Amino acid sequence: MLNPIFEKSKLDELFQVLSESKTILIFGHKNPDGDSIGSTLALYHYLGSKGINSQVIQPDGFPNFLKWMEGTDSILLFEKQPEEVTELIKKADVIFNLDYNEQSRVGKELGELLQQSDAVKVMIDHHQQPDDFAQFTFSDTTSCSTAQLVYEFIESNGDLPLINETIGNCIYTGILTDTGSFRFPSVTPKTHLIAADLISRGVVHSRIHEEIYDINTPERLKLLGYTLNNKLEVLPEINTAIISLTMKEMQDHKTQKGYTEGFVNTALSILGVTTAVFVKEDKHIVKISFRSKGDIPVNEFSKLHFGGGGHINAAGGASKLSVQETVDKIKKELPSFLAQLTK
Ligand SMILES: [Mn+2]
Repeated sequence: MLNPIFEKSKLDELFQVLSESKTILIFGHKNPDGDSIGSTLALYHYLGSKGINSQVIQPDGFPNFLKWMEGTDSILLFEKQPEEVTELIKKADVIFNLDYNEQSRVGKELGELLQQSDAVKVMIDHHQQPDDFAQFTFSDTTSCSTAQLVYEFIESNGDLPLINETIGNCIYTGILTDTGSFRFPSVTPKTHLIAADLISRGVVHSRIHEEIYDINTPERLKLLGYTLNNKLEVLPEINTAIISLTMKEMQDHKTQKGYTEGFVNTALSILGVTTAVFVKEDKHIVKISFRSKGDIPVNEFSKLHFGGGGHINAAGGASKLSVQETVDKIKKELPSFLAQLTK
């Protein structure tokens, strides 16, 4: 079933514009994740297979576990090559905006450059409340990932036969990482049909899972072990688990960037736990990650007490208190917040 957001007449119009364009840029969002890198590269390879040259630009660097994807070498980073990127934006004919729906999501400075550009803008995205800045807006807020939308873009254009292992790897990676390995409610039968089709076109899913997830170092696992052994508090009366780490504890464990990524999900995986919190000391501030299941709006709790926000089941916040004081504040405020939800 074709996704109705990709109307054939719109696609024909867009490809007419592309055929008359010299400089075509494809942007992803700040702090690029698997969907940002996967969807932009998939589109880049697809356009390339149709004889259309383009350039992928990301605001800043992306995690090492995404570097195996074909085409990552050719990505320009605004933080590393600001002049080159600025020049390209000035002469751009078409700018694709993938996996974000307001231009500020690429960062302040780069966002202003995009705003000033009179290139034809195209948005392909799945986030809520899209801004109205693009001549071509392809937004589906029910979709699990932008990578799935890129597949459907190709499908609607009648080009599925052009999907090879290279394009398939990028799409599969975007879907995999944005769905927590096909587990979030946003996954539909269509998502699995797409995964099946990608595998039939050469994607080796087991290798991608290894590349993305089997990236632990002994040091990271030891830090996780320490955290769970010494810093995990389970509050069964409110189905909540809290973990925390101070700067000193992280230094003692030779913690590197990204080591604590996913720790909060481990806390959420405890049987019976529906809210998980990770409190972590950063340079001048204490950062808090919230995760929840079902309709517990952790973004609202974070907004109320920690000036944060995010999604209903995944939110962030910050605190000027110490780590212990922050944990105490959460333990004090969370019970009444959760209690009023059921009323
Ligand atoms: Mn996404």
